[in-house]
Order: sequence, then structure tokens, then C-alpha cells
Amino acid sequence: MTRKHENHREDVAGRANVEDTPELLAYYDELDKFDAGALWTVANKIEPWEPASTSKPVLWRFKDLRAHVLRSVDLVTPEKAGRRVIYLNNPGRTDVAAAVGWIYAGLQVMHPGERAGAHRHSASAIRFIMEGSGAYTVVDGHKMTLGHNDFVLTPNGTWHEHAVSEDGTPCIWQDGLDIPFVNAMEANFYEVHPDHAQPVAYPVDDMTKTWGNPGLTPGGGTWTKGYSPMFKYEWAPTYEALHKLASCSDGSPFDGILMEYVNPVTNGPVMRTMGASMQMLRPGEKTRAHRHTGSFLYHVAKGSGATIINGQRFDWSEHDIFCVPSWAWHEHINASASDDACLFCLSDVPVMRAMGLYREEAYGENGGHQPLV
Ligand code: GTQ
Repeated sequence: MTRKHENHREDVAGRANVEDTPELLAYYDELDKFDAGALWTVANKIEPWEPASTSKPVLWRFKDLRAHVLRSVDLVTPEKAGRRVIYLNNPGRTDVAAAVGWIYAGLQVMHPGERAGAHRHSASAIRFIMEGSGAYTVVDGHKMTLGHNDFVLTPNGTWHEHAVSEDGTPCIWQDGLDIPFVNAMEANFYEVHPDHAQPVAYPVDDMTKTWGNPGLTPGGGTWTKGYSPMFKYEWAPTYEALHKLASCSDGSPFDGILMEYVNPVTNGPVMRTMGASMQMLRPGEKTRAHRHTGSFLYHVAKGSGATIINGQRFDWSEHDIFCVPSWAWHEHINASASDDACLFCLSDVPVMRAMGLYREEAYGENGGHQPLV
């Protein structure tokens, strides 16, 4: 029997539209034997008119996940698990363990006195602190203490380890990594530190104290690596910056008051493959809908509201996480008339821009708002 062949036909001039005949099907069988195929059977699939993300828009509610994350403490040790993490498994991306697109994310939990051993890999990571005190990360000998809504970078190739100090409380944070992307590039290496730990070689929090001063850069300071030397970005100055911007700007009709986290040396993204931002939606604010290439993972740092993604409404509150797949329409709503809402966002926009693939479009109809489906 003739094997079933894919044939993605479109009745549009310039697109592939070849009907199956017994002769062609036999020809496709012949090509198959030599690990080859006729482009016109798959061309319309592999070159869609516009990005066709397989990621689903998903909202992960912290109130659903928190107890399950905490339960993992009783089930496995960091020593055995390597890292005790519950990862976010997008139903359209289970084959690559992505939360959205080529971005991986998970919730890691650690008790006081626990440590995850030092390692390094080709993937880059950010860690966003959700609850608990005493968490710290060591990156290439730089120890960073981590508080609520702070985030820390562990760029590709850097030795890193995470721990919670003995006098801390149980901590939960969100990990975000470009693991699926690096695997798609077939470039992922992993190494365990020979001592499973690294010495702290610098004063605590030195990289943020050195590089994190607005409008100031250290005299004689040199930094040529492809990622930000400011390994930790703190919540308090971020929130203050959002309010300063809001005091003198209307912000963006699509994003409200949005600040990108930058590498202070280049003013570019914090790492080569992943960028991060924090945006504030003012009380009652409703943004206009737009879409752009790139995958976006949002973490609700403060407040409550909703995001409409391709016509589907997702209501969120603090520490919920949701994703906007590439080229999906989206608009945000702050549900409160009195409090602001803040969204931390991790994305692969640096890759999109570096490759010349970034593109965006405003939603034109209906005053810029999507109809609900
Ligand atoms: O800490 O480097 O959630 O390598 C998954 C893979 C965290 C990490 C994760 C990792 C890490």
C-alpha cells in the first residue's frame, strides 16, 4: 500500500497547489527511500504566511501550584534532584519542556540551610524571587542576596549555585531559562563544579553596588562580556523608577509604563538570548491590543487584573504566571481602581532583534481592543 504523504495545498497564486495522483504518490515513495521529499508537499506548512506558534496561551495560578511546589520538599532532596523544581509545561510545547516558545520556566523551592550544587551550562537563566527570605545565588564567585521581586542573572557559562541561609525562611522563586532555544540550536553543554560549590570571592552584592547606580558608571570599570555585569536587579529601585516615569509620561498605549532592564555597559538587554522588563498598569488602566514576534512569559509582581490573549481572557493576581506566544494579540487590564499592577516579563526579544526577526503590529479595529471569543 502507498504510504500516506502530507500534502499542504493552498489555492493561491504563488503557493504550492499540486494535487495527488497515483504517479506522484509513487514518486514521493521513491524519494522517501533516499531521505528526500518534494518541497511542494510541505512548502505551505514550513513557510506559513505568518508565525504559527504551537504554544498555547496559558495562565499558571500560584494558588493552584504553591502547595504542590511545597510538597516537593517532602518528596525529593536538592542533592538527589539536582534542582527541586516544578516546571511549567505548555500543552503545545511538551516535547521541548517549554513554558512558551523556546523559553523554559519553573518554580524552585528551598528550605533554610539547603543548597543546590554549583554547575554551569550553555543555557542562561534568570531567577525571580517570589517568597521567603535568606535566598542567595553565587555567580562566578559573586554572592547576591535575594529579596521579594528581585531577580538575578546566571548568564551562560557562569558557575552558579543557589541556597537559602540557615536563618532564612522557605523560599520559592521562578526560574526562567533559554534551555529549549539552546537545545534547538544543538549547543547545550552542562558541567558539574568539581567541588560542587564555589568560594565567595568578592564582597556580597558587589556587582549591583558597582554597576547598579542610575546614571553612573564606575571610573576605570571595564566589562566586555556579552551579558550585564549587574547580576542582581532589585525591586525597590525598579518600582520607584516606574513611578518616576509615570509622573512625567503617559507611557505606551500598549504596555502602560514599561521599563526594560538593561546591561548598564551597553544599554542593551541583560543577556544575549533573554531580555526582561517590568511594566506598571495604572489603576483602572486598559491597554490597546497589539502583537509582536517573540515569546513572552509574564509574572505578576504586584496587583491583579486580566490579559486578553487572542480573544481569550485570563484573570491574574500576584505571583501568577502567564504566557503570550509569538504573534498573539494581547492587551492588559488593571482590575483595581485604586492600586497599580506590575508585570515582570521575560522574553526572547534579544534573539528576535539580533536576527532581524522582530516585528510588531497594532490591533486596528474596535478601538484597538479584541473581541472576546
Ligand atoms: O538553576 O541552572 O529550573 O539548570 C532548570 C535548569 C534551573 C539552574 C532550572 C537549570 C536551573
